[in-house]
Amino acid sequence: MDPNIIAASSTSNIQSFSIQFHIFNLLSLSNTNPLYNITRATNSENPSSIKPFSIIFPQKVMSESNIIENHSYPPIFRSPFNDTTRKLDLKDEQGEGAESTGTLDPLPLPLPLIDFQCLDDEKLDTACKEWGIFRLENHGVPSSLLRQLQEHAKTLFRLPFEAKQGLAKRCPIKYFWGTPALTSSGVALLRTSDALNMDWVEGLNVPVSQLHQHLQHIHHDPLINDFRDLLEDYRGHLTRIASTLFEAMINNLKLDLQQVKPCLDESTGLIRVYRYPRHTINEHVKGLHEHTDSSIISILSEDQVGGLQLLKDDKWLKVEPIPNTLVVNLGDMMQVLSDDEYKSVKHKVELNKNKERVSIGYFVFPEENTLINSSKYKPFSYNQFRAQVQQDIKLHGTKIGLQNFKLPHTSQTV
Ligand SMILES: O=C(O)CCC(=O)C(=O)O
Repeated sequence: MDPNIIAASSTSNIQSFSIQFHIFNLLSLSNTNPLYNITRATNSENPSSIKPFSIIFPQKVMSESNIIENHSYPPIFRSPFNDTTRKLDLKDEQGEGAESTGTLDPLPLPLPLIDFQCLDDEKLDTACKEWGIFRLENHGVPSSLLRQLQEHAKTLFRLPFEAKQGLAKRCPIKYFWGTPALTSSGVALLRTSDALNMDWVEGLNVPVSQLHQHLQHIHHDPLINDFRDLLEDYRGHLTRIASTLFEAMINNLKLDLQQVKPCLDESTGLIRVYRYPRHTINEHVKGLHEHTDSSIISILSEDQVGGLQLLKDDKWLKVEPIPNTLVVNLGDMMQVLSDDEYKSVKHKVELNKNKERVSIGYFVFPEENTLINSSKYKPFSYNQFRAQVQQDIKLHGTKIGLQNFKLPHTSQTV
């Protein structure tokens, strides 16, 4: 048996210790902080009095803080599995050359920088045409709010895995892992159960319209309540930023704002809070695989770890985190609206070997039933597009996206 796998049954030849805690404490989000319960239980002087759950880890790989962190991950992401020894196994399975087949570490890249306070239409237009992504400064979101969101997100993610799964029944903040592809009711469309091919990400999915509706409903966990208040505050800034940028883009594209207004429907807004585990079992494992967003506009805030990469001129480029800036990218719906003048940029997330990473994305879409007209695509509504994406993921394990809607005479993608 691989000694790095959870719940080793023999302790004779490895230094080990037993963590015992009451599973029901872990599952409870109600009056106590489950994080405290784990710490208390692992420090208990008489652990044998606390039953019935017992896990044994090799001591060499698991410090106490690792254990707390470890229990917060979905089982498949946990450290004993996510270990360098596994890398050697993979090398054996795939042959000596396996490690060298990955892409070279790309160079950091200065994204186009857009000053939100003094919006330069021409600069914005060029960034949308040539990049489909840009960095936003002077956006008006207080740095204290960005910091608090990060801190709260980290605390929430450190809750035990089972407690996060339990969130679904209690509030509009829903937990997912292994894929960011969710149905509209928040169910994950996990395209594989193979650890190597899934997305190594956990997330909290927050439809902003529900956040608003549920604001009056007091959740009994202060951690959730505080986080929801912060998200509500952040939502106000995100909708302000998205609508200003959208208007400037529509103006640049010389489209009729009144006509295309339903293409940015605030009530469709989604906030996704992500955590990517540190380390990887090998370089082929991704935080998020290459994809485009289905949105009109996506807005990202992130901690200082980094991992986002984008595809430009067939090269993967690294986006370096810069404090107090936001990263804005265009999604598929904006590409259609612009008749392919603007780009829905391909991007992915690489894992960091030493640090976990937290990022917060905001995605806004067209009103669900509004037809989007373009000279390059068949008219379709966002509802139809989303249904097609979900069907493709179920059937083919991947999003095909805009190709499905392209008119035959314009089959060349941008
Ligand atoms: O976490 C990130 O940096 C990017 C997230 C992302 O690509 C997405 O949600 O589409």
